[in-house]
Amino acid sequence: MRRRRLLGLVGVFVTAITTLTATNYSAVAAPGRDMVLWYDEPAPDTPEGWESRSLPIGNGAMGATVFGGVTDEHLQFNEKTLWTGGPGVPDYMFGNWPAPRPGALDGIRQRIATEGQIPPEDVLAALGLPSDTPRYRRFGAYQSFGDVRLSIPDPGAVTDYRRELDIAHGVARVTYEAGGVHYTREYFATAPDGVVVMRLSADRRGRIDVGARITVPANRTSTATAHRGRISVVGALASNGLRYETQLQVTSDGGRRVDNTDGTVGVTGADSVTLVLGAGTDYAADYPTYRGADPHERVTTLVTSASRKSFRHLRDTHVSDHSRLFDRVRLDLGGQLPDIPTDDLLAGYGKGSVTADRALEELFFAYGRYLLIASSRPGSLPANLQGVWNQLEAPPWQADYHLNINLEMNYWLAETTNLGETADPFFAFVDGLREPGRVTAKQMFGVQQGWVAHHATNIYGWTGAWDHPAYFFPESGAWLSDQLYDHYRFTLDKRFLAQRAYPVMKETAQFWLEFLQVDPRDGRLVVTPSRSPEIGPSTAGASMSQELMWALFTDVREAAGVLGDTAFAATADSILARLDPGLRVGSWGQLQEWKADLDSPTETHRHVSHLFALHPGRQISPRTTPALADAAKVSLEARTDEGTGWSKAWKINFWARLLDGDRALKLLGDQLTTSTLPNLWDTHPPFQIDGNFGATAGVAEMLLQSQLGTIDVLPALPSAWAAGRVDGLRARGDVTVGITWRNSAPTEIRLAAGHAGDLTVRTGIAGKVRVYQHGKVVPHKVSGDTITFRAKDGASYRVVPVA
Ligand code: FUC
Repeated sequence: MRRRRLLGLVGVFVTAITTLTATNYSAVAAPGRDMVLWYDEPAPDTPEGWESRSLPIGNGAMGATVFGGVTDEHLQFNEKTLWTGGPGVPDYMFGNWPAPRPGALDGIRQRIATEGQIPPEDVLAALGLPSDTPRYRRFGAYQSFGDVRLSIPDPGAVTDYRRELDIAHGVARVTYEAGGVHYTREYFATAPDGVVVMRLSADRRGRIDVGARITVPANRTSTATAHRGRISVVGALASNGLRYETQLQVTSDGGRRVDNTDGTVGVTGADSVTLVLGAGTDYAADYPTYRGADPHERVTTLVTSASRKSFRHLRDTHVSDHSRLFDRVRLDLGGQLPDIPTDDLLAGYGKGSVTADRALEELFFAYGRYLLIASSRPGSLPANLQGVWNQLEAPPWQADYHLNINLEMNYWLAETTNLGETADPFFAFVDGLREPGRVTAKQMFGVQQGWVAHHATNIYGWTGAWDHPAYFFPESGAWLSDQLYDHYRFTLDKRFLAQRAYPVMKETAQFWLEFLQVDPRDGRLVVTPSRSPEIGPSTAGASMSQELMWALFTDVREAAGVLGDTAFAATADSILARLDPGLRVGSWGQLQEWKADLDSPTETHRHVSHLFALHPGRQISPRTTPALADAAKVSLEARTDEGTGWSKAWKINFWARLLDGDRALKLLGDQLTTSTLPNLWDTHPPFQIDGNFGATAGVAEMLLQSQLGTIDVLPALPSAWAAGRVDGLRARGDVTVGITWRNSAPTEIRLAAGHAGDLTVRTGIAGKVRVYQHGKVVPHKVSGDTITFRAKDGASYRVVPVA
């Protein structure tokens, strides 16, 4: 391993010299090219090694991380539903109060009306729920399911060790040579078969010896057994009695397999060994019990049926399922991956090799998509703060669902990077918050119709607010609803709108119909109490609250129009006419964060929530509201380019929406150099996956925007990305977009229309263009810097400059 590492470093040096002079560039993308993270050593088997160096695989419901030790292989694994807290904890109340608090909300509102602003602590003292002792006893936390440990006899001196994650195929591998034998291990988590699969093999017969066991954390009962190569560990969490089961089937090709009484299985002298891992609990996403069938039958069926299939069959099915999603988008910025480990590639970013930098940017963009495919598939829960991965009993922020940026950010890339179906668990989860959220809306606010959730939630319908000042965020439902509606805007799927999105949106709007108050200062409708997430005082009409209301009622008005709910469209209209839209330019030229001009030019807080209107909102744009866009820029400059991982990722999106590609790329570079771990996981710190997802979304925003209804091509192209090609991005209006560009301008725009209708495109092409369908010219109209033409359902078009 040492030898390889030294060679790797020499490699960096040589590549740096050669690439400095390599200015030639070919914009033709090779499929799946260079989509591999690799390392020349195992991840240290420590919590720090897990976080920064283990390699993640996942099938949405299950996740695992590969350490790759030669004699001690370790797969830490998870299944999304294994959570402490919730029903089963005797005094669990979904975050609601144990007893009514008459007048609590009115008292707070009156104080805000007379004092203008009050400490957020006072709001939460009146409306929040006292914290648990021990912490999060009732709320609970996402749990590590356990660890698969493989003991392998020491093969002697090892050379050519390589541990890799092939993100194009969704397969991790460990390979090495020892004693003249070449060893290969492969690992993947397959969605079609619902299990994690591992195989150990060698290029000589009879060389695989392995002892397999599963260990689980101490916060649960557990019984481990081994029978006919099947290890089972069964028990229940001490916290809430949630039943869990995991099974590992060990199958050997040749050799001898032994079941041990301590619940382990040993194999000696095999040609290869395949291990199939399944896991589940008796959780069900059903309020109020959140319990379903015992997991035994389901886990047994999954592991048994997968074990009956050949390894090759399992792998081929998985690879085609994974590639079907992954291959939809390709980005080529002219990167060339030097033959160095990914940790060295990351460490060398920005230090000389332009083509290596471009290759890392391409890889990091694709990695966000890989992580979403691995951590969010239909039929399970949405990606949490760590996706589907977690090694601890007490993970950071419970590895929960934070609703004041983090869960939303997890899904920003889903539509734009053509992974719409991965958002299905997110939509189902939001839908599932309505039932508990109705109870909370009544109790806390006396609202009779509608639902509410606050700043964080768990998998057990927690919709109340803790008594911590950050936790009052009843606007979360409006933000979540906006993303449901955006799925409709991208797909034009009316069934989805009618059945999934609109019921959530409408019920959210109903809550706000009752909650909004007339501001005595100017007679406009405002949210009160209202706070900019995690910063400043509690007031009436903080900018983000109002922007979210504008988004909600604008979305509802549009959706009601599409679905023919004319009465509610009129209601939304009348609210919008009276609503304070939350957009003001303050004394130092900034976009105000509050209705009163309270902003400090030296405030550098990581949340920049008042810019919601710019991104992901559509209320501010340099194209439509240049003065407000300038003010947003002033605010953003004041906040600086610093921040946690997700904060930098959001700033990539902001600068992209401000049409400043160079600044967006600068932020992406900052994120890579200061907020990215060697395994390319985003770090807050600690590891938090939103930054990965947000950065990928940001790159998509740099290349294509459509929030204003126009397909805006290369709106924020950095000068360093002067030539390139992207395929498969999605624009609102059910359009799939490909772009080839050179000298910072498109040479071809490819548009595949899913629906018939007019397409308006800001091509970014100077001079005249021609639109073709199958080689035939399609007429178009020019208006300023956009063109419009009529697209047919299912037809593909090319827009090119007229030579
Ligand atoms: C929000 C953020 C923190 C962190 C946490 C999980 O509260 O302010 O930075 O991301 O969520």
